[in-house]
Amino acid sequence: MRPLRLERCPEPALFRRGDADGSGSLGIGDAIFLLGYLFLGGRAPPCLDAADSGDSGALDLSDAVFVLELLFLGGREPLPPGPSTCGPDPTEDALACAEPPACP
Ligand SMILES: [Ca+2]
Ligand SMILES: [Ca+2]
Repeated sequence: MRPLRLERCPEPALFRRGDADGSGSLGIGDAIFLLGYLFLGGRAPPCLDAADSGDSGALDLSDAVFVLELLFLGGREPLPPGPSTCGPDPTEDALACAEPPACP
């Protein structure tokens, strides 16, 4: 009988929801950064999962609107892991998190 090999699962990337520019916090700069990427050919977010504020599995205008609503209207409930806490993506999708921001 062959010995059972235990493979290590890759660690999930940790990020703050909405932190599109990877600065470590949520601000208006994240909405601007995301709009620049989507419509002006700007730099891609270092962690696409973090930029997906609405956790839809795709990046679009609604993710920038979500950040602005969170900042200025306070009407929306941030989706896990939230903008101030680092955590893994609770919903699987095709978005990558190539450069997870520094998380304590
Ligand atoms: Ca940010
Ligand atoms: Ca997701």
